[in-house]
Amino acid sequence: MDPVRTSKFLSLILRHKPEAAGIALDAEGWADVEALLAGMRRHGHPLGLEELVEVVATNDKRRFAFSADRTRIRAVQGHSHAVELGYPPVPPPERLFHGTVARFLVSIRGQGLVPGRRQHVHLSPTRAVAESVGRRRGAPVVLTVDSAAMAGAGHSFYRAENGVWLTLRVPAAFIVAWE
Ligand code: HQG
Repeated sequence: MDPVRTSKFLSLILRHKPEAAGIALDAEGWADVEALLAGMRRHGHPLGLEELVEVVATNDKRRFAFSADRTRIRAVQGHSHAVELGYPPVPPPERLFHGTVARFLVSIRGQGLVPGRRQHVHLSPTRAVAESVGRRRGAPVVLTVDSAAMAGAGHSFYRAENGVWLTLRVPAAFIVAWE
């Protein structure tokens, strides 16, 4: 088993396209573990339960989580389909960060940060993490978000189990540094 390939396939199924393994997710994004493993086997990606447990435990960004009884699994964030993750709104830290690249800045200045094909805008707790997110696309640009002011203006924030912060959008007025 190649853990990176497995993580990518799991991300595809659990965030975007469960039909790629011939399964369905429930409204909260959960897949039945046995159905997932059977579906992966049928679609040319055989994986044992122990290997799945290992991928969930060692995944670099802790992208997946089991239910308490280990019968279900889901992605903790990053979905493109509508999903009710059930994270309670929590007060954010004063500042959060968003990693992006220069070619998006004109559009971001106009529209603010929008979720695009995902359900939420993803924000990072530190500048360093935001840099690594931006670097996926080129030379990173880190935007500083005045999350305290956003919360004061009524925007809700959620924190995924892996520390990624989620919000529906970030109006440009709350981006206080562009570097
Ligand atoms: C940009 C990874 C133009 C935004 C990471 C980003 C993260 C705009 C891209 C997670 C825009 C969306 C999410 C606007 C935002 N105009 N571009 N108005 N608003 N953008 O991948 O935040 O490895 O959907 O800056 O670590 O890059 O998948 O979001 O560049 O946590 O687990 O549109 O994905 O985690 O890209 O990354 P994405 P993201 P995983």
